[in-house]
Amino acid sequence: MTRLEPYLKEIPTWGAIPFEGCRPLLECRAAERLPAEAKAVIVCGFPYYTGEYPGRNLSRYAIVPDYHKVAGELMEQACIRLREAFQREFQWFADNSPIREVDAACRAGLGVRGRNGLLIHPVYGSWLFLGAIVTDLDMETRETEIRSCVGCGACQKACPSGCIGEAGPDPDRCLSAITQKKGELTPEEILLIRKGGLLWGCDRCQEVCPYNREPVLTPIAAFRQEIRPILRREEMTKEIRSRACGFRGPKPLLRNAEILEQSSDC
Ligand code: B12
Ligand code: SF4
Ligand code: SF4
Repeated sequence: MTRLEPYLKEIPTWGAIPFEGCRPLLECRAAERLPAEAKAVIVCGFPYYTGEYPGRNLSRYAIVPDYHKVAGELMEQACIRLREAFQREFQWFADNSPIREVDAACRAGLGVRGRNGLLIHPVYGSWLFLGAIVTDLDMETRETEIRSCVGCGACQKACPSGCIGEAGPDPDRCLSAITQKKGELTPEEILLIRKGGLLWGCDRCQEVCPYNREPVLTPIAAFRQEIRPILRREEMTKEIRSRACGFRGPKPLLRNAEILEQSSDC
């Protein structure tokens, strides 16, 4: 492991596991980029907590510059150094990834798996993004058993849609997914958006989690720049280009804004 350290200095937290244990892979087009003889996965964590912003109308992960770009840039730089040093393939993935990132991070020893389905790091809590560098280098890996959180149940009680079971959240009922949906929403979904009060995403299961009681600020400078806790209608189309809430275009955000405005009218 130590021989990789000089090339991964910019990655705040990481661990390496065998690629084989990452199966079954998630279906996605990015899987085409996997090295044909993949042997190991370097799982990377990117903390993003930047402070409290009362009155924000976006979930925390969307108030910072788009993590796909920020984490992508850090992993790309690491890959360039690693390719040069080892003359092997190194491919990075973030979110749009064949790797089930939470499972991989738990197995790489980055933290525990919360009942809310998220990776909880001992220092940064669950406020960190994940990414993976997959390589065909025959390298040292270290795998740990997946450990669970203390199971206090606070996330289940606080979840606006009541979608968290013992195995984790039901992705179809999660409010975060509902805010991202295209087109018309059902009356129940509209009520949920009003209950959550955000234009995009949901943080309730993280805010109540005891592991997040004393959040530590991100060491990543790019996340501390251009923080936008409030997204206004008139700036949406331009602003979302550099945010994680932009990949569906402005329509779902505009619809959600209308839903929230209507609730404040009544
Ligand atoms: C699709 C996806 C979503 C979907 C579905 C989430 C889900 N749990 O499946 C939606 C849009 C809902 C979502 C929301 C969020 N996401 Co997301 N998401 C992903 C993505 C791209 C794939 C996840 C996946 O499909 N995993 C495979 C499934 C099988 O594993 P699983 O999610 O652990 O599923 C378990 C449970 O959900 C449960 N389950 C599954 N189906 C059902 C059905 C029922 C009925 C029940 C009861 C349970 C249940 O059992 C499964 C096995 O244990 C990952 C990136 C990646 N490549 O991994 C990011 C990722 C997990 N998301 C992330 C984030 C930040 C979020 C949000 C916090 C964003 C926000 N603030 O709104 C929320 C949190 C919601 C939550 N509590 O999980 C981060 C998590 C970082 C961390 N610290 O763990 C990731 C890793 C992205 C990243 N690169 O950083 N996400
Ligand atoms: S993100 Fe919100 S809706 Fe989804 S599981 Fe967490 S609290 Fe529930
Ligand atoms: S709130 Fe409690 S049960 Fe939920 S993830 Fe945190 S420690 Fe686990």
